[in-house]
Amino acid sequence: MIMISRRTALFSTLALASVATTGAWADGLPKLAVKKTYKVGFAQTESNNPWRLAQTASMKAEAEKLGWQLVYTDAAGSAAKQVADVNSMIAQGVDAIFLSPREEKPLIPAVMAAKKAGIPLFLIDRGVDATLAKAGVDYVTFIGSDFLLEGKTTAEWLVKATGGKGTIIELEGSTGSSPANDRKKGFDDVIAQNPGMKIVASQTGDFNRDKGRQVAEALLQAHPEANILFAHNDEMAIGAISAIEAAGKVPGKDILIVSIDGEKDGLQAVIDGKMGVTVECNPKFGPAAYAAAMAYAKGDAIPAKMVNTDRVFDITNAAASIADSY
Ligand code: GYE
Repeated sequence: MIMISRRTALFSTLALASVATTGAWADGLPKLAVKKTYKVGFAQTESNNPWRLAQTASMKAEAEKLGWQLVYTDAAGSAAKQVADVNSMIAQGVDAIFLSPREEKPLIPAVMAAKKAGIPLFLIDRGVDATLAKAGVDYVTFIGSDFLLEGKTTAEWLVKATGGKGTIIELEGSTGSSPANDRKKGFDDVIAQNPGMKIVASQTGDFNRDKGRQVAEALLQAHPEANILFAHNDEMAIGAISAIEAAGKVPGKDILIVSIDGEKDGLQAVIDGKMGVTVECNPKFGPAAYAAAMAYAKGDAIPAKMVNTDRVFDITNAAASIADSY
């Protein structure tokens, strides 16, 4: 009884994006036995920012709460190491694998290796190339944010704030990752519909604060006319704020900054007037990920995508939200 009501509560925080696809019984997806406790793997992509640390903490805390054994790996930013990490989990005989794939294509072999080994795999946070691996067929499901929507929401906030005018520098996330691909598309599509707005440069800062600072410095020099900067995550936005200040300009005044994640430093930058908006991307996957595995073990139909509902943080609500941030 307790377990059922708990699961219902967890799932109520997720908007189910599509109709149920396949269950444990169909299409050759490996099954998961109903057990009191599991040994599961979580393959993290890197640990270089507060978002990643919050995600890892959530996966570890929830495993501990459930009394599950967690095999944790950190690929340190290398897709090749992450494939090796998943192979090592397979060799250790985990019951299920939770993978945050660094990039869309290079992690396909890891997804297929788990399937071949008969171990159900759940993608959390980032996706893989949908033409090469399918939810409900090759892996169980994707749990995470709608990155297209995050990019679109950021651009729409910007259009409203500027009246559809501005010259934009874009700092992209890690090349080949699903959040970088989809945030760019969601954002750029809206900007393309506004003739008064132009993206003059778009370059990767690898979701990293210091790389974001360095790339912003170079792009600001090359495009002194830019008055808007869109960063695919808060870490790069914070790096860009340093670059803007070092160039003798005032963030939030000379250059309007918009971003995604909603980490503590991002919310503080909004409160300080240095950043206009940060669209939330929730990193706390533990409860939803393990609840999905338990539901799958029971034979419940699992949707192909389980999409987190994200909020928008600007000056109207940042101060009220910072205490819960990471
Ligand atoms: O925005 C970023 C992190 O994959 C959604 O990766 C995630 C992104 C997040 O490193 O800060």
